[in-house]
Amino acid sequence: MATPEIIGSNRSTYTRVACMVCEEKGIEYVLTETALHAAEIRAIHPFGKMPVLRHGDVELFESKAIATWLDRRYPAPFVFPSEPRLAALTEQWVSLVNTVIDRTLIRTYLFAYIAPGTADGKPNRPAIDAVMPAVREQVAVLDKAVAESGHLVGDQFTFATST
Ligand SMILES: N[C@@H](CCC(=O)N[C@@H](CS)C(=O)NCC(=O)O)C(=O)O
Repeated sequence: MATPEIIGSNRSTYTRVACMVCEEKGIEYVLTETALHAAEIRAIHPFGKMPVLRHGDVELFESKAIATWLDRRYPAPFVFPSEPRLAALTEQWVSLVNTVIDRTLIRTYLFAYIAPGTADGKPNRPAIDAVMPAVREQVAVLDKAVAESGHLVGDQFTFATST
């Protein structure tokens, strides 16, 4: 069987979730490190976002689509539950992270430190201060959700945990 090639970067959260699926399932894979918007990425993702996947004759973009392919293509353990309630809960948390929490915690809070856009290169304090209420609120939501079992969905590792 061809070896999956994940094209992206170890520094990219969305690349790492695709790698985590491979790690959890024991899939042998290759991570090809690229810069943001590299030609290898643009060749597959229409907007140049990482990660993308090459696997034999399959090419995919979007981390959840990549994870779904890998989960179905390879045997257990499965990171997308098949039981209806657990499957829906996995979708629920993945969707919330993709639409809300990633924007707050990564694109705004983290980037205010690692790519602050300030004249002196120091953290963007106004941006950090402005986002802190949302950071606290959203981290509290995640904390509450994992309090009982340590997982977002049931008592098992799922793709929701890796996002
Ligand atoms: N919805 C995409 C998001 C991917 C994404 O935003 N990746 C970031 C790196 S973590 C990126 O490529 N950013 C460059 C950009 O947005 O132009 C996915 O799930 O794969």
